Amino acid sequence: MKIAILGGDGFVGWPTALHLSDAGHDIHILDNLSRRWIDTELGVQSLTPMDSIQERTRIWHSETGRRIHFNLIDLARDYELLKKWLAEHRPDAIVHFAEQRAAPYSMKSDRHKNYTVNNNVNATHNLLNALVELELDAHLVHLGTMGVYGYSTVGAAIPEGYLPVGIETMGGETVSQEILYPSNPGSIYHMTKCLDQLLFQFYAKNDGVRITDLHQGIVWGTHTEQTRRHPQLINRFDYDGDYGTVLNRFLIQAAIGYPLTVHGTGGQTRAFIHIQDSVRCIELALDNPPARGSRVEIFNQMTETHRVRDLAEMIAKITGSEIAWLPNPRKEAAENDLVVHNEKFLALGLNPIRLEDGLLSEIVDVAKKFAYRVDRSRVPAVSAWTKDIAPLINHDP
Ligand code: USQ
Repeated sequence: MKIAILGGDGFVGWPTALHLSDAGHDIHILDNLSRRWIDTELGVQSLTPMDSIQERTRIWHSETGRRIHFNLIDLARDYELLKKWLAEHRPDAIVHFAEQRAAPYSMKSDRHKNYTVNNNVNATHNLLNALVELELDAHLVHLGTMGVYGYSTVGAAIPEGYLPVGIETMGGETVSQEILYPSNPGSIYHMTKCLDQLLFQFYAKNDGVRITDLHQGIVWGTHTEQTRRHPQLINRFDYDGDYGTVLNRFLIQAAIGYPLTVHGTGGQTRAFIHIQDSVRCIELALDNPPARGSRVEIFNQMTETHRVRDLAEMIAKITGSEIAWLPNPRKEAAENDLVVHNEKFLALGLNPIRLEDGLLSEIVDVAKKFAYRVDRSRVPAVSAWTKDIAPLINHDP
């Protein structure tokens, strides 16, 4: 297939581009390199040294003989350029990662809220709009989030996108219907993914756009089979308080002797997936497109659930790290349970990588190798969800 990967320079986008190129697809990355600009804004860098996208694709070509094409396009702002590219190239499928993906970054200030909403919602809408205008029947695979559901499950498992409900008719009969699971976002970033869901519902219904929305959990790990092939193909690995995600942060903190930064009691239960499984799921989704005219296909892209304090305790045990119990900068339930259905990917052949000591230690080793690149002052999470939480945040455990 000819596949456009929007946001193909990012943490999941880059390994996905390599994985799909390796599988024989013709890969075209469209990216505005905003993630690199945000690193500059925040004064941080990936733990792993990353080359430019042009250099990465050059190395991939010299290693494999396969080309990955790069196009500098801002989806949210350059609608005409996006439309022109799509009209010229008419890809068979599009993988859409091109959104600002960090919840803490989205909550930093009013400017960051505006940026996240404008960027994410416009990017998604521009893309859908162009597909319809060009009568381009490409399968759109979007990287969504488990965070659209919220986490209070009152003991019931979260279904894959749609919730069966019984509705009482005027005649007193109960009829059943499936509705989109009610959105309950916990940050401005997560809210934009909820808005994306509505855009998808509309365009699938009105124009028959074929859409798969992947509700992904928190990704952990850094290497995939392809990023291991050459030091310059290495993936980015974020540790800072805005972009580092919880398990990867704990592993890097363990490597540099920094106390593990648990928010509150660490009672938050979240869904997780290893980066290798993440790219595999995207491939499975591409191989199984919905029929034209059918409803949006939704998968829960996660393999395990874990409570934050259990992860911290597990890593402390393996590495001897201390745990710092910090005031929570976020407005979120102190404790929650989470049960999630994920049978659809398992039925398509996903064989999940489980969180176990060996893999965790391997990541700590990667982190130790690059520990000299860490700026410890960038480790604390200082983005507060509300103005009254801000003064409570402990900046340095
Ligand atoms: N947490 C800590 N200590 C830390 C960092 C986080 O206790 O040092 C806690 C947070 O308070 C939160 C949980 O860990 O309860 C998860 O935080 P996170 O930063 O790992 O994940 P989140 O903000 O939810 O966002 C990440 C990705 C996002 C993706 C989402 C999937 O950045 O792109 O959509 O995971 S999910 O969480 O399932 O919605």
